[in-house]
Amino acid sequence: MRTGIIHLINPKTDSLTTRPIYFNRALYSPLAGLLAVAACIPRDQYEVVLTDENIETIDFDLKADLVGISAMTSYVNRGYEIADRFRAQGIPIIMGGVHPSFMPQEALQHADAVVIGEVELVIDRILDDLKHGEMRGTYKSNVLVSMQGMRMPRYDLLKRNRYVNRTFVQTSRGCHQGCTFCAEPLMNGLRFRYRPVDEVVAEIENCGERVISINDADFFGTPERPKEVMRALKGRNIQWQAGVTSKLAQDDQMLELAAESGCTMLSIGFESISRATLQSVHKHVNRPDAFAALVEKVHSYGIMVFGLFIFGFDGDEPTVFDETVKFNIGANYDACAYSCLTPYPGTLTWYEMKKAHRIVSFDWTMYDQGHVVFRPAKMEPDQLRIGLDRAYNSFYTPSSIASRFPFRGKRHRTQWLIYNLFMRKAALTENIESIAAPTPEPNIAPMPPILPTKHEWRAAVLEAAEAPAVGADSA
Ligand code: B12
Repeated sequence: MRTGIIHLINPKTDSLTTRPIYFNRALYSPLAGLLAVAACIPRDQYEVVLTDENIETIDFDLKADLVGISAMTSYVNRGYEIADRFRAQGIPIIMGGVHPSFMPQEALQHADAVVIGEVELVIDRILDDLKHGEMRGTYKSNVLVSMQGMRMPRYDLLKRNRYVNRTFVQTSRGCHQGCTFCAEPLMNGLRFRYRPVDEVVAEIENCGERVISINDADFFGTPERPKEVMRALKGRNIQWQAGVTSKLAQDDQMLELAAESGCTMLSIGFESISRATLQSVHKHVNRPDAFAALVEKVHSYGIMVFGLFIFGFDGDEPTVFDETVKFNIGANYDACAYSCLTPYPGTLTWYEMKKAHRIVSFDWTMYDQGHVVFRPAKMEPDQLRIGLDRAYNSFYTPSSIASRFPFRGKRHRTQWLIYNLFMRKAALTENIESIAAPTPEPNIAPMPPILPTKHEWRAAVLEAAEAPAVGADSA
């Protein structure tokens, strides 16, 4: 018999992908974390209510036994507001997700409890403590969860007709790349953990959709494993897309299997067209001189390439925007997303910039990869902000869209158009006019859930955690 209600909330973030743009639909919503949390809550004990504030309003009158809030950095402030409001009514609050995992002491100023990292191995203790009125402080498992026997995400809670991409299946956690700007290695580690292939297939067969997004940090991370998954997906009449890195996306056998098993699009973090820049941020796997051939090869298998690029690296000069877009149009990328480098708290980029006193704004709402929160090395902050806008607008002009449209070949034309139209309209309606205003720095230092493996980085993290912040209240 059910005894209580747990209200899980994804706070609003006004970003390109989460804003309902066409047909009242958003391109995605980052809900995978909450669907995984919901899956761990015993159905016979609690009813779970899921609210995604990007598409619906929060019912602040709902008298839940627990409110759980998930947050990336850019919407954690909204998460804190929501927490404060429910807490004022005496409802216990728990927070999780990437930002609270890196800054648990900050989140504890608004929540009774915080999960650092994964929820699966601590949920029983949390619910037990909740029952006894003792749920407080941080919950962190000493080991990473094995991905064997994971519960099916609660897709039944999703308002499916409000998203273009609705199903996010994880086949692995972790990543072999130690890119300095990314939180993944410090959240899930530099090794892959894999879900058994039959369990991946079972989830796909039972999720109620034939169009799947594979939510791994790098689905093509190792040579053999993705092939096993793709062989198992063959003949199941599904269409899938995934995030991968560039190296194994050049492997013909990989691409052949991808095409045969229903792959329509690969999202690839190309990040920069400068090899020196890529090396400086430890994205050694990317070779810009091979990017154009890679796009052409992926196309030859009827698969689209969604290129992810970042501007604002230390090697970037004001010419980088036009050069990159010209390259992207010439290489015939199907869609591109351009992000402003963002020193997410606890990443190596954060520690490097912090040490050099280059971070200007600590207003987390600005950490959305659209605002400039730091002093770039070779351009003015305004040039970065304006250049970013220009990159979007020039990649998605009607003439660029027309020239890149896949009239020939087997690429999925409807999906191609949806992505181009969503990204174009999102870029045109993006309302970021200025760079982020300076703010004082927080007096709480981040602490990655998993410490970096490299000795000097590990030392830098620990040193920063001990040092009082500049201008912090020493009381
Ligand atoms: C797939 C992915 C996406 C997908 C999300 C799909 C989806 N439906 O969720 C898409 C493509 C939409 C996406 C978008 C973005 N992403 Co993203 N994404 C990821 C990635 C690779 C995996 C996330 C995921 O699905 N994990 C699987 C779930 C099950 O894990 P999880 O969310 O961590 O949840 C677990 C725990 O955290 C915990 N938990 C989570 N929430 C809660 C809540 C409660 C109450 C509790 C108790 C526990 C709990 O329990 C879960 C199970 O163990 C991560 C890397 C990473 N390690 O997180 C980056 C990552 C989360 N993304 C990131 C970023 C920056 C973005 C974008 C801003 C990029 C952009 N320029 O647009 C946008 C944000 C969109 C927005 N504004 O909301 C950053 C966030 C950094 C930060 N500090 O905020 C990450 C960490 C990658 C990085 N660069 O470092 N992303």
